[in-house]
Amino acid sequence: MKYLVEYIDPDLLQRVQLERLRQVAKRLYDNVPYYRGAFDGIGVKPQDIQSLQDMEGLPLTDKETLRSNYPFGMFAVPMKNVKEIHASSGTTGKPTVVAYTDNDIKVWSEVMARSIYAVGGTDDDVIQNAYGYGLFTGGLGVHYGSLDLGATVVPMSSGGSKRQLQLMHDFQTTILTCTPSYAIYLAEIAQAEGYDPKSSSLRIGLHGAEPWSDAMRVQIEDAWNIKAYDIYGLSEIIGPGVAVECVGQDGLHVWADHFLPEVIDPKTGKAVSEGEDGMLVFTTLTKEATPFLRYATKDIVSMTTGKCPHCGRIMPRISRIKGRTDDMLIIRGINVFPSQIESVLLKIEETEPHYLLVVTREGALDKLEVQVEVNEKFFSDEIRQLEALKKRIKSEIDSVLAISADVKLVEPKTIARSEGKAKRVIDKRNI
Ligand code: DLL
Repeated sequence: MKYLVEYIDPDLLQRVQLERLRQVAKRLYDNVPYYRGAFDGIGVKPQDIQSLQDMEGLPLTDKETLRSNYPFGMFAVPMKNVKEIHASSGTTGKPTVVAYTDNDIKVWSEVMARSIYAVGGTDDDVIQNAYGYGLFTGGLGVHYGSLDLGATVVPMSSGGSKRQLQLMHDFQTTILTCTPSYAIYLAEIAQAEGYDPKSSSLRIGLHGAEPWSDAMRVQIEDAWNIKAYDIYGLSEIIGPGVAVECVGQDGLHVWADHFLPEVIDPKTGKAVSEGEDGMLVFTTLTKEATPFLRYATKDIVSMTTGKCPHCGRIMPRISRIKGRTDDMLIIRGINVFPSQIESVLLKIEETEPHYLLVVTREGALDKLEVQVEVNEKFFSDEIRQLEALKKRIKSEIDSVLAISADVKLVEPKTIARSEGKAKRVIDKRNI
């Protein structure tokens, strides 16, 4: 029990949350014109917040709020106190900018250290950090947490796969931190180089930053002979280290003494009941440089409270991210999450977990093409067998999602690999 706060009486946690909420609301009212306007607009003052439920009346903040206050309009402290800035790549508009004070970096280091510890990491571990270093929060967040835990960190950043494997071997790495798709890709490269990933020194993988599934977990765990855990976070809230699985691999614990979670119906804005799917919303309780009230993540999860039967922590658990309210594809009126198609593909033995969904529109009709790699062994088979496989995938997708897709089997290793977040969807429709 290294981090005692994770095991305290839930009533005490709520008292801490309320106290912190009132403080952050006041700081925002006093220092960020956007929030002062938002409070005044609904005739509420921060001191009117008397319970955690009172939050529900406050408006949501989202990426658009950050973009329209670009670059520093959401900062709640003078620039002199800002020690680090991160930003999104800005491929879909102006980048979103987030900032950290000294204390924010301390909190980030601690929640990341807690995350690594929760999956079994200790100060004896050698952590090979293959999340990208730079404006992306993955690299530095994991780095700070590794230092705080007292582990040894190897700051590889993403890419350079052969070098990753060489140093993993030479340095006897025990924990690999990278996106789940990169963990699979690295295992593939290892095999191609004649090196059996099962015989590596790795014991734990800590994967996140993009959606993945339990089926992908099995693939990673089998390929490397390790335990693979899900870690969640987003730059706007702090970066990686907002939530993480414990050894039970049964939901991700949210570090709710720093990040207050809500799950709401994205249409009505009302809280959904425990265990029901909805949009995850966070309020940062301790962030100083860029605190946010009710930040709409667009990530869809369900949440459970109560003591964890696996590890005894009282921190609420969210499910794996089931999709996003905004990457949901609507194809001929049917809601499709890429992760659902992924689950179908992963159950088909003859294919590899590399796929691309291409959506087009012909006349008024949406078309979905699923490109998927066939594994080496099967690809050399007769055309007849490949045709049968195509049909089987098509009918599986149809039976699970009630959607008719064109399936295109492609040669092994032809779908572009990514060293960071994998790109799984190309939507060519202009809607
Ligand atoms: O991806 C932070 C991070 C780095 C998390 C390393 C975990 C590990 P952003 O670039 O701001 O931050 O992207 C945040 O990525 O809203 C989710 O949609 C998605 N995401 C992050 N973690 C997971 C996960 C980092 N474990 C956005 N499963 C979030 C599914 C995830 N999606």
